[in-house]
Amino acid sequence: MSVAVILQTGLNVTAALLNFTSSLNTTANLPQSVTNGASQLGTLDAATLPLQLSSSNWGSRTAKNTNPYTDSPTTGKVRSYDFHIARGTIAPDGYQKEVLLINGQFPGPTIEANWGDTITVHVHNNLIGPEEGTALHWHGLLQTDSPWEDGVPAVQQCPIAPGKSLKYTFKADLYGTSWYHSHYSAQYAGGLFGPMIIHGPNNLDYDIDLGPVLLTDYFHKPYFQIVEEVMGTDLSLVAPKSDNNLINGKMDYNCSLVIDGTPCVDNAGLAKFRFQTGKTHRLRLINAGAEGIQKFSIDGHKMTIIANDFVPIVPYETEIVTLGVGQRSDVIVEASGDAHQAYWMRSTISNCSNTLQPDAQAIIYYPHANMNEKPTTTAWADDTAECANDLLTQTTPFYPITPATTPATTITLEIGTTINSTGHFLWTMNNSSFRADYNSPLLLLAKAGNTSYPLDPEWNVYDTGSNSTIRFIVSNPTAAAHPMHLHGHNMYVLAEGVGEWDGSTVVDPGNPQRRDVQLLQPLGYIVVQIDAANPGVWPFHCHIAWHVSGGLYVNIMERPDDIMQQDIPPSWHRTCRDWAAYTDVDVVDEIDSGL
Ligand SMILES: *[C@@H]1O[C@H](CO)[C@@H](O)[C@H](O)[C@H]1NC(C)=O
Ligand SMILES: *[C@@H]1O[C@H](CO)[C@@H](O)[C@H](O)[C@H]1NC(C)=O
Ligand SMILES: *[C@@H]1O[C@H](CO)[C@@H](O)[C@H](O)[C@H]1NC(C)=O
Ligand SMILES: *[C@@H]1O[C@H](CO)[C@@H](O)[C@H](O)[C@H]1NC(C)=O
Ligand SMILES: *[C@@H]1O[C@H](CO)[C@@H](O)[C@H](O)[C@H]1NC(C)=O
Ligand SMILES: *[C@@H]1O[C@H](CO)[C@@H](O)[C@H](O)[C@H]1NC(C)=O
Ligand SMILES: *[C@@H]1O[C@H](CO)[C@@H](O)[C@H](O)[C@H]1NC(C)=O
Ligand SMILES: *[C@@H]1O[C@H](CO)[C@@H](O)[C@H](O)[C@H]1NC(C)=O
Ligand SMILES: *[C@@H]1O[C@H](CO)[C@@H](O)[C@H](O)[C@H]1NC(C)=O
Ligand SMILES: [Cu+2]
Repeated sequence: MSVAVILQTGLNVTAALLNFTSSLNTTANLPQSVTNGASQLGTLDAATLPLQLSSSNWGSRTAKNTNPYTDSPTTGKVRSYDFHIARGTIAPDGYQKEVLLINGQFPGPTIEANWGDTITVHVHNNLIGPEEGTALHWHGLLQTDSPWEDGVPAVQQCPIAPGKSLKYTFKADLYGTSWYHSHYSAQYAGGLFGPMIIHGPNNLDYDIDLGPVLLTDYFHKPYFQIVEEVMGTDLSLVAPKSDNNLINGKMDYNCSLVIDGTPCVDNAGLAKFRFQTGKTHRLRLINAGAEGIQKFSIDGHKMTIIANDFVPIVPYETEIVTLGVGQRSDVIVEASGDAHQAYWMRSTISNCSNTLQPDAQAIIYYPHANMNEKPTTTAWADDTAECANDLLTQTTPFYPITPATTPATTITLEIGTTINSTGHFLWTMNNSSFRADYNSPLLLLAKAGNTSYPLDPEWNVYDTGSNSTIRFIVSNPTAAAHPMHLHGHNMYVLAEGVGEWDGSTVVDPGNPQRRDVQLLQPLGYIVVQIDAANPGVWPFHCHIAWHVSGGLYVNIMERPDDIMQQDIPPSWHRTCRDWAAYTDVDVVDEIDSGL
């Protein structure tokens, strides 16, 4: 089935599904076009990745000799992408549903560049029936000197209006594994995300790059309906359970559980990978889900973690990798198994999260494995903490940096929940639930010299002025874990735990872990710190889609005087004019915080 057909109507997918169900062939899987549209991810046809792309390089820089924050290369090489965002109907796990697709693909296309390249992405918003604005965020990149490119509507840009487009241009300033996603409401939980791979120097050699391995909890209801429920007055609906768990957008589902007649096929088909006996394989694990903490493993194989988020670390071996939403780990796996066997790859949503079906499975085939049989291997026993990342003492950056012992300023924040006067459930930071104004992006106001919003306390802006180092002490008296994400920075993670921080202990003061998302445990705390040398307005929020919708979000206004010296491209102002014209006529149904 062609991409155009999938984009235009779901009818053909329905026909294919019903046809398939009636064929009574219980061993075949659904065609890839029906499960994932135009994406090849998860199939044996998915390309392995090169060590680096041709025609640009990062010179003599290594993971050991180069401070990536001060000495990243600028290659001048431009990697260009065109993204068309539209609705489509597919059945990733056999359950037919409408999703948001990029170029007809679920998951979205893989962005690839070398360290120091320039990436351009021309985003076309073709969302109709109903219309929605959109905006894409490039997770984990620093956007130094280009904060407007960070892609958060109401913060660094106006949303791209339906029928309009916007071309993002930004530098691949860090290297490793990441992803991009819509930051407009919870659109990414409806399908708007994809992998982003930046090739750079290795801290551990390997033979084969198997590419992205996306781990995503999966909800059968449309994202908009879930957000309505999460933001509603019925407290039984504010913590929705995912229906399934996918690896590279694929998994089977037990269709007997479908009671409303939605077309569904049991054996949609699992993601498949190949191992070459004796070789070492790099897997790029990405939790691109909405809520669930993932526990990733491969039966019979240990993994060596070489990077967390965009930060190479001193390699260490593990059986289970824990990833909160937004987090990534690069792992090297030696194919030391039986050349005639297939092995289960698994990702299990932790008991710290909410799901009806926690187990994602994929198959790894050795060269002489029988492709018609499922693996018979057994899972590693899991004794990892349900709600926490690995201990800070285990994760040591490969390029050491010692943060300031006394920060110039400290921001103390407490997470909470509240019921507002109309009975709606909200998340708060220091008693304030964030709510965006899509028509007044904070960065554009700051550029015009306006950094005070007495009438809009819900914008949750913390102006840190010209402070050179900022420490955040975040406490979480709630029963949920929160993967806390800061834009524009890698955070030094000085401490984390349950209870209250003792006010002084820093776990690894000489070279603490750095990353862009850190799990904050239930009834716990995190202490993180940044070097504030990146002028911009940077979101600091929980990455659980339903929590940021509920307002668990603040803005850090970093060096506003320097923002005024920056030149924001005319297309950003045009996007605001287009959005203003659109919202003059159509009322935007902003049912959540907006982000
Ligand atoms: C239904 O199945 C038949 C026989 O396998 C095939 O020829 C036909 O193209 C299928 N129709 C659709 C809509 O997939
Ligand atoms: C069922 O599907 C499998 C896999 O595609 C195929 O090998 C087999 O021939 C099919 N059987 C029938 C009866 O169509
Ligand atoms: C599928 O779900 C039905 C209904 O709950 C249940 O009876 C059946 O055992 C399930 N099948 C499998 C293979 O889990
Ligand atoms: C999670 O909870 C389920 C059900 O209570 C239990 O069977 C399972 O062992 C738990 N998993 C872990 C890792 O504790
Ligand atoms: C948040 O609230 C706490 C407790 O009232 C207070 O100590 C802290 O200063 C507040 N944080 C900010 C950034 O205002
Ligand atoms: C309470 O929150 C909901 C959801 O954000 C919002 O629609 C409603 O306007 C709020 N009520 C008041 C009185 O602000
Ligand atoms: C939030 O408001 C409550 C009630 O006014 C107050 O007791 C509490 O200290 C506030 N919390 C913070 C973190 O400011
Ligand atoms: C700053 O922007 C806000 C929001 O648009 C507006 O209400 C306020 O009047 C502006 N302040 C100044 C001094 O222009
Ligand atoms: C440092 O940040 C604090 C807020 O955390 C702010 O009140 C203060 O003015 C800032 N100092 C400078 C020099 O900008
Ligand atoms: Cu949260």
